Parts: sequence; C-alpha cells; structure tokens
Amino acid sequence: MPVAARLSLVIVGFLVVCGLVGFWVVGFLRTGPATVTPRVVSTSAGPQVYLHMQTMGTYGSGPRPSWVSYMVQDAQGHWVHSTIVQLPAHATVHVTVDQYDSAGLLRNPEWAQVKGTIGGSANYTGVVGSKTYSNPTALSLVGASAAAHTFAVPALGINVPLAGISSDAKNVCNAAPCTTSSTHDTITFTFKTGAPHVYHWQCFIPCGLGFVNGNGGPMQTVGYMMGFLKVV
Ligand SMILES: [Cu+2]
Repeated sequence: MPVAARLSLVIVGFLVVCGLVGFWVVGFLRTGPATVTPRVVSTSAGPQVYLHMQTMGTYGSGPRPSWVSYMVQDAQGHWVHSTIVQLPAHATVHVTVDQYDSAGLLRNPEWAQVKGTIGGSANYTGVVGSKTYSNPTALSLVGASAAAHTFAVPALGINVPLAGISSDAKNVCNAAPCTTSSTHDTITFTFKTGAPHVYHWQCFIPCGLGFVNGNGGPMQTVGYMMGFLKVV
C-alpha cells in the first residue's frame, strides 16, 4: 500500500477515535446528576449554608439499585440523588448527615479521624450515643471498624468518618430517600468553603461491594460515593 494511502488510513482512524471520545464525553456530561443548591442564609458573619445529606446501604431503585449512595437536600427540602453541591465562597457550611448504613472496614486508620472541620470536631448522635468526637481521639472513639462512609474533601483537609449503624439493627432503610423512622446515626459538623474553586469530595471507606477491593462502582461514580463542591 502506498505511503499516502497508509497515512490517510491513520488520519481517518485518528479522527474516528477523537469523534468517539468526544461523543462519550458529551454523553457523560449530559447525563450527570444535577447540581444541588442547599439553603443559604445571608448574615453579617457571611453566608451560612445548611447542607443536609443522607447515606444509605442500597439506593433501591434506578439503574444501580444495589449500590450504596449519598443524597443531598435542596433549598426546598427535597432529596436529590446527586453529590454535586453548589456553595457560596467564604461561607460557613453547617452539615447534617443522616447515616443509614452499617459499618465497613477502614483501609487506613487515617480515615477514622475528624479533620478540617471548625473546631476539629464532629457531633454524633444515634446508636453510637450522644457524644462529641474530636481529633485525635476520634480514632479510638469511632473505632477503625465503626465507620460506614466518610465525607472527605482532600483539598480542604476535611475528613469526617460517618459512624455505621449496628449490623443487627432492625428497621434498616433499603430504598432512598430514607426517613428518620429507620435506624440511623446523625453526624453534624461545620466547615468553611474558602475561595471559589471546584473541590472533589469522596467517601474513603471501600464500600463498593462486589468490586475489586471495594473501590469500584459507586466509589468512582458521581451521584453515589464521590462528587464535587462547586464553590462560587
Ligand atoms: Cu462509602
């Protein structure tokens, strides 16, 4: 085959691959979860955000009913299946997480520590009692095998382990959105957003059951165990 013909084939092949990648990227972006704006109150001390989230062991419907997931409440109080949250810059974010899942094993005790929150602490209520855990004692109090998920924003230095419910708990929520009549823990903490930026956040408990090392599936999917904080 002449050089010109071979060169043409290479160029055509390259363009086809570019087209397919572009098609996949557009499709991926279009079908992503919604960006949720939680309730924001303006005060003289800056914007106060009230971010209410929940985590459940199985989402219970949609294309991945068996996956663990987060959900986020919008400003009107509706639960949205998303992990993309828009927050004002230099705001104080008051986070409440209703945690409905049982605990999994931590791969690194680092993730059992509360870090990066205001005061370096988080409050836990529910089956773990009503106590305040703060770094570095969070490791011994929450325990290396007592967290179901974490809320971690590496670029902001934030990590909060979410205590799991008892493995023999009755009345376990298996379909989202869960209601507080099901067994759950409630974890509250506050943090500052800082300058405008898009921050990646992630659960670091390998909770993707059925995937290699528990780190696939929901752990790598926006809308389930990872997401973004759009600070604007
Ligand atoms: Cu998780």
